[in-house]
Amino acid sequence: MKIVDAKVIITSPGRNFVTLKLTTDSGITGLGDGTLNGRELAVASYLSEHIAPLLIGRDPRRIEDIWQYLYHGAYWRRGPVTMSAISAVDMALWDIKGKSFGAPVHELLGGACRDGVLVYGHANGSDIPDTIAAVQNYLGMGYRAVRAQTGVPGLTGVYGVGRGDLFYEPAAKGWPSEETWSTEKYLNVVPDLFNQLRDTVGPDVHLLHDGHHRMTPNQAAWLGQRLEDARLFWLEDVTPAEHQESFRHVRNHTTTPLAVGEVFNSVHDCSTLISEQLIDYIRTPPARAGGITGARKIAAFAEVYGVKTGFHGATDLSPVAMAAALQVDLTIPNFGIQEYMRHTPETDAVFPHSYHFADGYLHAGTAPGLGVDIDETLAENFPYVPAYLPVNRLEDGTVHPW
Ligand code: EZ4
Ligand code: CO
Repeated sequence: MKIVDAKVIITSPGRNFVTLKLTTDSGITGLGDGTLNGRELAVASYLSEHIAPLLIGRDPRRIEDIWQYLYHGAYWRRGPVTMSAISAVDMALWDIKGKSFGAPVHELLGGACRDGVLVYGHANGSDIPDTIAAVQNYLGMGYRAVRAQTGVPGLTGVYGVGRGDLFYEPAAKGWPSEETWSTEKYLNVVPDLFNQLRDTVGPDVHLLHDGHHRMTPNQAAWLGQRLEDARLFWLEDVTPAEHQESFRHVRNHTTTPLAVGEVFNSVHDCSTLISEQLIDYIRTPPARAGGITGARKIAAFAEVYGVKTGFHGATDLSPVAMAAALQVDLTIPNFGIQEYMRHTPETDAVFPHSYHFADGYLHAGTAPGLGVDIDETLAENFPYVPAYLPVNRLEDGTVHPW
């Protein structure tokens, strides 16, 4: 089998997605997601200018070899643009392999270790009562795990809040907007949110929260302690993710479970976090880690140290990335949870897929390969629209992680 075409499809059915479509001489095609929020065209160009010509004529069955060729062949290692591009190629190759055997990818990865993939949804509200109502709405839909983010008195435009319920999308059209942030004001409200939430929903619901890289290690330790009685499933991204050492301090001061890694793109970004057991969940998904191949390497490393996975699954990852994540989620022993933000109906129409939600779980379905298609004609109706995540400044104007 040979790859005869490599096409990059950019479409924006509500938000931008970069999709790689590989075609083989046998007629089998494969899809991979190369979307990197706010840097979509950089990955598209990396794929079309630097990778596509190298794939033509190559045997798509040699997935590990192609992964190594693209990773080491660039000389420049890692980085989100490179690794998102490699991720797209790797997913498309697994899709082709699955289709060529007439099997869903998880069957080729050793078969399912579980009956369904536990997912969490995103509830948000402008204040605590609104947020509690939003969580209850998710529970009404059958979710067993819900992330809660609330507005902060004195701040407008807080991460995680206020751009729709099921389809929350933080990137906005046009150049980046700016938001004002105060970690002190944020810390005034979050413990109350979770103490009230736990009282309202009872002991059995999994509650999660995302700090989005904004706290110092001391602030994170303080918050983790205040949340212990609410028994969170996890507290995510407490400190800037590039500082692995910060987690030693946080870990030593709280029993609240910790998750990090949606912005990582390699096992080298989390080697200390995992080998010192400083976190409970690693979030780096196939779309960032170099596809199914890369994500499985991180998961296997984490398994050795008792760290579980909790892959990023925001709407800036396309249904192709979600399908790839589910194939891995099903097959690794140390699966923890999968983030699941619902895509818009427009996105679902462009990317018809076999996975589906029921009773708090996602089910991958039995379609061969990844089980996702792209309607290229429909995709053409949604041209690329520049859109960016906001930039944060503290109240005195200092730039701060968003
Ligand atoms: O803000 O994916 O846990 N989920 C998140 C996401 C991120 C977006 C950034 O593009 O933190 O909502
Ligand atoms: Co996050």
